[in-house]
Amino acid sequence: MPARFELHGFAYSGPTYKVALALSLMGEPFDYVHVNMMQGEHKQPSHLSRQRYGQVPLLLDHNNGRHLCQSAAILEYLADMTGRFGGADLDERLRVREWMYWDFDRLAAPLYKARVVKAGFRQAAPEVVDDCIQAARNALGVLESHLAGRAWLVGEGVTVADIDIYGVAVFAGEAGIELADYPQLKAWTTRIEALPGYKARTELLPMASRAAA
Ligand SMILES: N[C@@H](CCC(=O)N[C@@H](CS)C(=O)NCC(=O)O)C(=O)O
Repeated sequence: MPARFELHGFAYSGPTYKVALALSLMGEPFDYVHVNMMQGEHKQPSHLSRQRYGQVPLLLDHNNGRHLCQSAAILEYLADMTGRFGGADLDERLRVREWMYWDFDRLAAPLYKARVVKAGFRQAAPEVVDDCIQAARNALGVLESHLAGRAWLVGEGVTVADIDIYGVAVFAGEAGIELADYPQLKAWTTRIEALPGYKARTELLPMASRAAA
């Protein structure tokens, strides 16, 4: 029997990992569909009919036929559906949302770009990569200050803001940034990695489709 959730993604994709990690931490099994981005499957009509941006991830909820795009929006949806990691009250939910908007503006865009160039998936002039690394460092500095004296980004418990931003910060090394330079941030990643259901990207995202266990 198919799982409730079906995640379409690409093994190397940070945004796909955010969603897979959220599902895993929420204890929600999911069927995984490998989208072969090397062959342009994300631009084919069958994908575009459910993912208007021509990107991964795409999440299907078979309980109600919804298909969802944009990892941050998907995380909020999953928090609503499972009642987990959404924040304790409206004020926390608002803070969670702020962090996730900030993430894609200030952290994810430059850090992911430096990472894909260093991995050889894309090309960019060295000065462009340097600019990305500097912008990502600035954003990591914001997180480092915020995490001083607190365990989680919002409130007293883990939220989808932590999951969202972990799904970027964990790739700092691949972008050429040493996370050990940010001790508060490093300690926070260790806390996330100790949560029940935590799994690394390589465990959650194979290079082939996989049914839920
Ligand atoms: N803001 C989007 C970004 C998704 C994204 O950039 N996905 C990449 C793979 S990691 C992609 O599909 N790139 C192909 C493209 O944009 O054409 C999210 O968080 O879901």
